[in-house]
Amino acid sequence: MNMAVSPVSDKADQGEFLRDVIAGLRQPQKTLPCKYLYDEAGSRIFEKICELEDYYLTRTEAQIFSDNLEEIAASIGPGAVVIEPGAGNCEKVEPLLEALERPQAYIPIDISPEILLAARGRIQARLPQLEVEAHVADFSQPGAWRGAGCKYTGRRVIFFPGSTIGNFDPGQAQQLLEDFASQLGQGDGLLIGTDLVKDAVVLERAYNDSEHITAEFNKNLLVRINNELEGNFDPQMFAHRAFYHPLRQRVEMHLVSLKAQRVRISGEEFGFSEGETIHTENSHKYSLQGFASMLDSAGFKSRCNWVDGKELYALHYAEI
Ligand code: AVJ
Repeated sequence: MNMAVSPVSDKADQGEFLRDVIAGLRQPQKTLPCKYLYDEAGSRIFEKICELEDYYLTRTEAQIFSDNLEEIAASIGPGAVVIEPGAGNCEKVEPLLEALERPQAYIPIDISPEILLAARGRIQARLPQLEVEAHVADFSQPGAWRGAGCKYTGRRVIFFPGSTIGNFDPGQAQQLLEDFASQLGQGDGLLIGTDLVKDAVVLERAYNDSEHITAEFNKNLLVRINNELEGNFDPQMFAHRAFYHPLRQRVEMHLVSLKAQRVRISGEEFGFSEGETIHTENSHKYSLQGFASMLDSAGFKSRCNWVDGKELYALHYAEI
């Protein structure tokens, strides 16, 4: 097996983090980019969320996969080159790679080289025939992984599970799909998971879990700012709030200031009134039709979709 990790420096990242935090907190509706929720601690807390009874997304997607694995593999066909932007620990792809007929290569892309390297041993042990070419890159930057896996000849299939697309605003999501399309050729595919629009009660329970793990996940962003950007947030003085916004078809996650307070970050001071919020994440929900039309505008042809029995979650396969 061959594995090329093209390292990128993360020295510049600290500067970018500070700039994004300052710019976000200067806005009338204070906002922090959700990508900063996923540092090492945040990713660990997110893994705990995925195991919660209330958080149905991960479990349901895995169920849809195991219930339809043969059909999914048949739709993709033999000799595929599977590309996974934001692969993380590369665990979701394993059943797919095992079910596919003679997959040619697996190309995980992630910002964390440590996570990619850790995943290598596991995939190597399970699928010794498969070529693995890992890339360290931020997939949300257009063209960041252009040319990845270009030496392989098989049908390229971008694998984008987990409702990650839901983190992007519809305009950005559309752009991301267009960016995916631009890196594919005739007959190549996209296998993507989206959370379905549904009853607000079910959605709000998933993002306000009874064990308060989502609250910990949200507040970890303040802890991270304290640690990395010389901040002095008191995380106890902020409350986690998540609610479904039916018109925008998204769950919004906020941190609510529990009192009037001032916070310093790397020397700059920010004032919060009581009840003022920092908007930390959006999780967009799609109807089957809504997402199909988005795929369509990005230049994809919808081929198949699979939904669980409770119609909570959908997996789409589309081709160029
Ligand atoms: C990783 C974006 C799919 O939106 O459901 C879970 C993130 N935030 N609980 C989601 C998340 C709070 C999750 N995604």
